[in-house]
Amino acid sequence: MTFRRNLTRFCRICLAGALGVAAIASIEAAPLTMNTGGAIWNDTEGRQINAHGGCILKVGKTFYWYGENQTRHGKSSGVNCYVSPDLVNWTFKNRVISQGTPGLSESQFERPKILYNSGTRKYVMWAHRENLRDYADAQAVVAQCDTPDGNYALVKMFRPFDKTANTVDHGKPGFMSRDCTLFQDDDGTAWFISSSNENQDLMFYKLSPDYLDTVEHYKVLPRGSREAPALLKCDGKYYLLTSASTGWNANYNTLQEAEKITGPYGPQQGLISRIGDSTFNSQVSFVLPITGRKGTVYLFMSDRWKVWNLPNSRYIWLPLRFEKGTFQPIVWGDCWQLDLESGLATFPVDPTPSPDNLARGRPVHCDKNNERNGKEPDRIVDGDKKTGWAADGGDAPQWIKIDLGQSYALNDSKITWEGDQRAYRYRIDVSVDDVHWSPAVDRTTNEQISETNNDRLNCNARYVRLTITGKGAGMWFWATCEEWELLSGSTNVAFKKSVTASSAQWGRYAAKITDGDFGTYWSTGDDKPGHWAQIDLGRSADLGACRIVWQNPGYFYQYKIEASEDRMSWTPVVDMSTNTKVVRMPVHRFKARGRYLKLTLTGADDGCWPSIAEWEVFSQGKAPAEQQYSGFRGSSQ
Ligand SMILES: [Ca+2]
Ligand SMILES: [Ca+2]
Repeated sequence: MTFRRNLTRFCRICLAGALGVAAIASIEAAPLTMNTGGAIWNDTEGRQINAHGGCILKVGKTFYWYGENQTRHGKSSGVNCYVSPDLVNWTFKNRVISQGTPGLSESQFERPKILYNSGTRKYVMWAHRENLRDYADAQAVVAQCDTPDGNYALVKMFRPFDKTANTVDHGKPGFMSRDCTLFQDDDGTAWFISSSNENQDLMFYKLSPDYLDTVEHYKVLPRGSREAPALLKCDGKYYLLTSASTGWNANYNTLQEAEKITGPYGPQQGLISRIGDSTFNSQVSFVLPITGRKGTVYLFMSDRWKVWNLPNSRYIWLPLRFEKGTFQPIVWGDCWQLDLESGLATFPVDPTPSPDNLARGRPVHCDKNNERNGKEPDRIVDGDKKTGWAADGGDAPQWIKIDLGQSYALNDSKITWEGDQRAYRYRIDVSVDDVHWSPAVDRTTNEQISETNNDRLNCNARYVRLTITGKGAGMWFWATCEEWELLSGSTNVAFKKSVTASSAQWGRYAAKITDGDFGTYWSTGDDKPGHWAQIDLGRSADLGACRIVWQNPGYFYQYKIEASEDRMSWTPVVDMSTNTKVVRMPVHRFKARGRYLKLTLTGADDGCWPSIAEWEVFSQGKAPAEQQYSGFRGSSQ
């Protein structure tokens, strides 16, 4: 029940942040909030969902989630099945295979995958099976059932091609078969994919028409040392997702593309943009395509293993975007919105610190090739009010647009025109995708003479377009705009201010939390409570808010913040010492006066060493929006 309450709160927070965005894309149905960022996830009975390394199968309008029933000692005792109408609320149905299944008493099960065979009308499961003593069987287990959530009956457990002469892998007949997945192609042909040769070679097996046996084998990634395979097809191409082979520890998962299912697969591309990162500390398990009326969202499902308490392992579910013929790097969001009916999703965008003028130095485009000498379009964002862009020839309408590189919460537009004796008529439109535009400002009947026009934007957008629509009073010549500023309204007063801390890992010093770079961080170096960091703002100020950017997304953190004028007496301003909510960039609003702010860590999520990428401090009324990184767009095949 706790989860449902939390979920409702998440919905409110996320939807409030996305309201302006939703209007842009004209969504008919309210999107669901996918709260899948590493938080503890309970089923509808209030029990933590135990379905790891799994997959989702859609039957009719119902989603079936199958996954390992993990135990504390790391030997999965069966496969649990949960059902959901919406991918958010899950009800436990059955342990569909277990040590109680006839023939499987001495078994542990990993990475179960299920397909429906329309020829035999059976649901067929393939999984990795090991005995309970060691990890040396390296077998596939095959089972089937008449219903998706019934008790599956054992068909066989074996190493593929164990009956074929001269097929020996590490001393036993057949190919070793560990991390695995199933894939069903458009023509109904099914494939079993698994790691063989002590995880060195990734094998693809074509299955018999009843999906119960392997009939062909292909060594697709020889000596690749890849695990956790997931395969999907998009625009006629095959995309193979895998992890490296590092046990329970997370690594940099990759995606490879091929024209044919058996390859050759192209070079490994990172699934997330930052090389060296560990896929948000998780390992890929499955990708579920969700096709609606307007597009397809690819649900990336990944496991964050908690090695000392495997049932407490978490699920990282994020939208994977297919765009311009390729999959884009996955970007973190604590939660995001999915509209099952349309097949559209919000895609988080990489957060960056918010400077005052977001437009400064950004790429600019305009509709006419009017590169007049000294009046080029980029003069509108060069930070110099003596240079400007001229709308050529005086024809109206004419537009110029700025690409901010990602969506931001925009507070204000500030336009500085050439000359102070004219009234300019214009409108401003905003977009998150450069396709769908929403009106933000309408001054198409403006008669007010002014050198500057300040307009309230109050929206989330990546693209902002200024259209000059006509001449107002005193406007006898074509419009020249000297500077166009787009303001987020947030100034971080802690930027580059000095920091002291209780401790630091080598190279991850306290000063990294005020350097304005989300890619650098201060690390406490262990998971013990009591670490602190203290910012000296240089002078006393009225403080209204702060934002913490945690380096590791998808964990909860517990801490307290205090303010002081003199570092002698401290006033508590934030108490998160009992927090269990996962928020990567929490914004705390408070009223305090002080020169020093101190953050003391009191606890953290299971298995997490707290590290802070950035700690921003704002004057009263100047804090950024909490959800700065949501942009709405759909992907289509
Ligand atoms: Ca300028
Ligand atoms: Ca930093």
